[in-house]
Amino acid sequence: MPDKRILIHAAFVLLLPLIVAAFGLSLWSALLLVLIGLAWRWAIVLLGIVRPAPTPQLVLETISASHYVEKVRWCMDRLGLEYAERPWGGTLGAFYRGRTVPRLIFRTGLVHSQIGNSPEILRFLWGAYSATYGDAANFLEPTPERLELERRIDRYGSNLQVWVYYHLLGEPQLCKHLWGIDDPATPWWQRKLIGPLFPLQAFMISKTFRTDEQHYKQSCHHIEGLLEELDTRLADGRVSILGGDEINYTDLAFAAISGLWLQPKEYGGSAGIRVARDRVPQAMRDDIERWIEDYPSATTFITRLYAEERMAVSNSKASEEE
Ligand SMILES: N[C@@H](CCC(=O)N[C@@H](CS)C(=O)NCC(=O)O)C(=O)O
Repeated sequence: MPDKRILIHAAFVLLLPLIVAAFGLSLWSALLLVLIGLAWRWAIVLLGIVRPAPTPQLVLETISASHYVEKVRWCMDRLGLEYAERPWGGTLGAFYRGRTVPRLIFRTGLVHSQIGNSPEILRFLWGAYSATYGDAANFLEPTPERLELERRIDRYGSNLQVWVYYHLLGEPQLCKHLWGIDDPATPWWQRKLIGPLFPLQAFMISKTFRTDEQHYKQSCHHIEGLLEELDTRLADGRVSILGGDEINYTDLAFAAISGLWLQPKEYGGSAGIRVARDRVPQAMRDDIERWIEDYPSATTFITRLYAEERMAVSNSKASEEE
């Protein structure tokens, strides 16, 4: 939960013009209210120093079904980090707060810092934990080859966003389910908003991702290009896409991002939302089944990584205090 003291203060600031208008206050009274608002905000800052809110050290802001979230969540679980997950209703953060998920919030003493964008979060984890976690953090080491592959996997992730919304915007129930309307972990007031806001959100999504036939076909072309290439590489049964005996974060990223369409039963670890294949529209199922058939080595790799790795890794989430 974002700091309640700041939220209440922000509500007061927003209500100020209404208070002034409703009570017909003079200029001096309005000025006094402004000074009260400033003093109140200062008191919140001082209180934060004297008695900081008891927040967890690491918080991962998420939307439950997101494949980019799953990429980071899996790496954090594999590293064995204790963190709290803060799920938001899908699309609300993007269109009303101007931020994407995953977003990592971490506390160092009194300072709270935030990082968005999955690649930057993984670079932070490497920087923060490689020295102390030793070999356990090796899978996060960024090399030029891994960075390049990650960039391409992330682009495949955004092609998949076009694909998913092309198929699902016409399925409001399923879309709202994926945005967390039925998930008790999503804050109650956001679950109440998801339904009424759906038409507006769907409109903004369709414009943002250009979910028309042409862009869908173009996105499928890019998706299939990457699947084809990685399927060829993985056909020799290798452990890691880039070769070698150990998996690294690019393998997890490929599996996590692909988890959006393949939906292995371990998707999300012990968090997140999955949708069974028989619940999705026929045209979407046709794409999924075609990809499974055309890219068997990639499919086996993703399924095996999920089965062998995803639930085995420590998953120690702290509960977030109010
Ligand atoms: N490049 C970003 C992409 C993140 C992204 O597109 N996240 C989506 C979820 S998959 C999002 O934030 N959607 C907005 C929302 O649901 O609030 C990353 O790697 O983290």
